[in-house]
Amino acid sequence: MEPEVDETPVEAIKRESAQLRGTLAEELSSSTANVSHDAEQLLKFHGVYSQDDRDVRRERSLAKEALEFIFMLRVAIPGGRLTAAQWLALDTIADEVADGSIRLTTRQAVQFHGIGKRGLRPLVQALDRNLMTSFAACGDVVRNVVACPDLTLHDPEGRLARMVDHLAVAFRPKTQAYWELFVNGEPAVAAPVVEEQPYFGDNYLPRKFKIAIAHPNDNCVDVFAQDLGLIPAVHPELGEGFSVVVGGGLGRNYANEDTFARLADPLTFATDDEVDGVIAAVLSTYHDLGLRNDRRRARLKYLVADSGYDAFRVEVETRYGSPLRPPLTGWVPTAAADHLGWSTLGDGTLQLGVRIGAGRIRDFDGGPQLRTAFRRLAQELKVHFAITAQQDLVVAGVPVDQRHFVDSLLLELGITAVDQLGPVERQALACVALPTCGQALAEAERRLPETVDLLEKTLQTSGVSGRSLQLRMTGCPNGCARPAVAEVGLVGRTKTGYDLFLGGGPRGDRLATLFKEKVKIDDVPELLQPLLEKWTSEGEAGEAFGDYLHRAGLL
Ligand code: SRM
Ligand code: SF4
Repeated sequence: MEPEVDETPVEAIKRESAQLRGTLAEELSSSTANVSHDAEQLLKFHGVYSQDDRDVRRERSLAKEALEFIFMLRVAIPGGRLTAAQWLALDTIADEVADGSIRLTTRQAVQFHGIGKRGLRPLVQALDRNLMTSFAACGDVVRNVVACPDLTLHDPEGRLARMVDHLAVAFRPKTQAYWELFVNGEPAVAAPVVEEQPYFGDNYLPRKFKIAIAHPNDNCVDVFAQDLGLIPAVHPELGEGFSVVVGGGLGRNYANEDTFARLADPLTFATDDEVDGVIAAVLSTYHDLGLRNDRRRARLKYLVADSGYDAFRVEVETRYGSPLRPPLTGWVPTAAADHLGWSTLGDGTLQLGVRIGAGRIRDFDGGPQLRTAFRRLAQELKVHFAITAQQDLVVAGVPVDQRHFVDSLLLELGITAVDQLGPVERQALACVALPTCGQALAEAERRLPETVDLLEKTLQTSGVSGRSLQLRMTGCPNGCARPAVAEVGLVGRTKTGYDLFLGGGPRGDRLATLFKEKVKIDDVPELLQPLLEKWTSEGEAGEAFGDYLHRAGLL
């Protein structure tokens, strides 16, 4: 089949892949360390990224040696919820086929890094045995469904927890390719055997599509950064349902000035029974009308922005088949909880949110023994877990009489108690960036600790006390740690230069403003100090830094 005029090469690869199979069966079994370019594109749909260790890329190239090929595998974990058995399986995988770490992501998923090609199938099989999957964790499909942990942990069998699990399954592609390629081990057959959803067709979506369910009082999931967000709401006549917002996304690209971060717009109110239909109508609109000739502008937000909100809404309505209700008015997020520390669950047991720096769980040499801690808790207390959208981990179901045991264990294993966390450290996020991310222009995760220290010192010298400051850092403008809605966002631009964004905020309802380009990390204190001093002397009680900067017209 000839590619359509102007479409990107990835479109033809998808369409001709026989439902995401392509040459993967042969390539996964071959003796080479890497896979072909086309296979790389298809692997993403199965949750796998082909990468190389960028720390040794230059020396390998200079020595004319092959790159250090490695793979990253992302496990899609709806709402971030895991049983103790699932956690223990992830812990085993980290040692057996990955680099010894479990990396929690900003979308409540888990990533394994540094996997050899031969490790991929055993890894997926271990996931499958424990009812987990990497399928559709990446690729041009509906990604991991994110949800505020309070919605699911307080009522694990309740309406909202069930909705998270339902959406994760309902909007996953139907192809059996993943099962054949990775789990069953049989060579994949060439012909599609199941009919895909019409909104996936044979070419799937133009790009990724992200769904999150927010708590009505807690925007910890950054619902306005999603392609489609659901906010539980009560309609005056229809009762419980969801406010649906569409068209958010935070990535930008330096090579294309016409790319931008965008917050989602209210679309409609949908009852529980109507949610699937509304999502399907949005997906169908996106599938048919989203750009397929430029992957940098192929996200839903550009379709909404380019066609205009009203025209987009009419299109969705037509596909939905009946009038969409007007969105409910009046919902504004009041805060975003970090879910750290102790609290009591609906069943009387306790939960403890533990801060994980940049989501990296490992036993650090001379530092916190995070993997050991969570392994022991899973083994000894049979707790369950929830990953937060802040890359942290909530240990749930702790019997009340075991609180002291848990506190002592974490202390013994060098894990900082929540009340000892600094005001920047507590909520700072960083993306993975170097050495694995192929798109990174600068460091993020590895420079987070020093950046946090620097900002905490700056808060002190500026006389700010008792207030927190939200820092988010990424190695490039794709924005994986959501710096575009942060109070302080550092976005990698050159090897050591970052664009400094200011003025977002914990509620996630306002985009940050570019304050200065190509700033060195060491220069950030000098830029921030005058603003922080003004904030502490002129800001109102309880006023967040980002809110103050806006009110005072400093951006
Ligand atoms: Fe992301 C691409 C990591 C959340 C926007 N993201 C990548 C890749 C796969 C790099 C690549 O394409 O080669 C990164 C893997 C690096 C590595 O070595 O592990 C990567 N993104 C991450 C994670 C792991 C960041 C983290 O440190 O936690 C997050 C995984 C989420 C998950 O579990 O599914 C992650 N990425 C996000 C978010 C935040 C969110 O969704 O809440 C965003 C901004 C929101 C958005 O989508 O607009 C985000 N990632 C991107 C983009 C820009 C997409 C765009 O169209 O604008 C890319 C680039 C791309 O897709 O080509 C990207
Ligand atoms: Fe990589 Fe850029 Fe995402 Fe960071 S923001 S993980 S550097 S793609």
